[in-house]
Amino acid sequence: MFSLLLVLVVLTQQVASTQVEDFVECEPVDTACECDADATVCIFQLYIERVFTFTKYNYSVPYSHGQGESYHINNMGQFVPLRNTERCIEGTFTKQTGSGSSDNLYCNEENVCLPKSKLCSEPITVDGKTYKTVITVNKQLPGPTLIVHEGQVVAVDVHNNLSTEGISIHWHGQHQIKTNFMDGVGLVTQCPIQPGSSFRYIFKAGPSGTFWYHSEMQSQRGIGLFGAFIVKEKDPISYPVSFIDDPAHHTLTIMDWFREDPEQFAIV
Ligand SMILES: [Cu+2]
Repeated sequence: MFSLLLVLVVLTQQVASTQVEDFVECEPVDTACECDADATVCIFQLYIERVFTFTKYNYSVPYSHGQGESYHINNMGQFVPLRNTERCIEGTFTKQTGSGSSDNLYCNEENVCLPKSKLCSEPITVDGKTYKTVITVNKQLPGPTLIVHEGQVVAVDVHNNLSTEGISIHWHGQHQIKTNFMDGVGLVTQCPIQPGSSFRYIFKAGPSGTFWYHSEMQSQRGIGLFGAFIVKEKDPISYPVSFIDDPAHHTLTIMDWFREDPEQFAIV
């Protein structure tokens, strides 16, 4: 009996040790978020919200619609405070790495350190002249580039912080073998993720290549709910020339952009 128990314990440990999870950090300042190549499971958090263009917001997690609005650029190019509530602090602050309480602090060159909730996001401008609400993924438009490796299990927690709209996210180009229900086609393969709720997409990454993720509901991908999705080859390919692999700066995404809200053109 004891030996059987021992075998079971050893087996359980082996199963546990073969699964390596990477909780990928994907902050508003990270335009590309890459999963560790050695991980077997890549876990991402995507926060979906509406924000107004030309407006700075306080960073806060989870981001809620309208909370933390701070400044707005008027048509004279000046920032004007929107409310009398506490405003966020402007400037370049970078995350303090290390252990203990400094984990959540961001510091500037003068060594002034603040929690993320006191900092300002950069205003989103899109075409540089249109004042409207857009949809952001982790405070970004387009959403962050997500990078995984072929064969890894991808788990993406999508948090719908919109006020009234359901969402679903399609992982374009991914074959979803045996996970058709994770294909993200709202009202076809799943119920839309309701406002205020979350849903975990979970599927195996494949094939390799540069793809994108986008909303499959309404016209949301035309106002920001999209981003690049890169699946790196399992075995790196050797090329005859060398090149710089910098997806945070070298990934180009293209969107449909309407100065009006695309919902106005929906056929009813
Ligand atoms: Cu698609």
